[in-house]
Amino acid sequence: MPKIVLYGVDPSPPVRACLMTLRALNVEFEYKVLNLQGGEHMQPEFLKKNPLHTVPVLEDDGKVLTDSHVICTYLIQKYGGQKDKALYPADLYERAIVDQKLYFDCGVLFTKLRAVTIHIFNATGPSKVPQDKIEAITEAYDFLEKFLQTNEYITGKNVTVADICCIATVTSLAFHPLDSSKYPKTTAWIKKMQQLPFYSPNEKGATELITFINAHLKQFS
Ligand SMILES: N[C@@H](CCC(=O)N[C@@H](CS)C(=O)NCC(=O)O)C(=O)O
Repeated sequence: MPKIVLYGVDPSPPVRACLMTLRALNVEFEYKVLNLQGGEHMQPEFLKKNPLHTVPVLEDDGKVLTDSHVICTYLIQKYGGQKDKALYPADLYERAIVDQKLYFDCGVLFTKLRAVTIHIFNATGPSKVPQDKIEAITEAYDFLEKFLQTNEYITGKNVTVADICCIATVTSLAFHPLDSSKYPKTTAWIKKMQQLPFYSPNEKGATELITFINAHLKQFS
């Protein structure tokens, strides 16, 4: 079995997506927790692995991969058993729809979260989060509710890696709570995801991040 190493921190949604994928695949790995506040991700040794200085980073037998979406799909293709392969379907069209929602996570959901956290985890110090950046999250919830109108999961009737990546980000937006009467499908999807056997690695980190963001919002209110 090749040696798999994941570099990350629990509060990071993309790291949690990788942790859930590894759990779903039942793959053994070493988890190296970085001290981001101490600048460990800015050290030359880490920058050699990822010049973007972001986590997660995966090493598989010494080969380096960055970006959670790339890491998760790679892991499924390389280590997934027959049943796990459905997480990233082989059919070209089905796969394209999964990719589309992975890009949605990266380009829409995570971008909206980052527009908030940039004011918190800022090298020049924390600052007040503009209210419009928080309100903008509503648009992401609107999109999700539309995706889930006729689908049980983000891309259809089966759970895929798109659900894994999106749930990690969506549960990190809970400082701007969803109104379950306005978003019944999204609320049901979140509950369903939370019951899946591989979900548990998301819990602690999401709670830590939300607690941290809420404390920041209170401090600057
Ligand atoms: N698209 C990337 C985003 C990774 C990312 O931005 N990670 C954040 C933590 S959530 C990070 O490492 N930030 C530290 C930095 O930018 O210096 C992914 O999915 O892996």
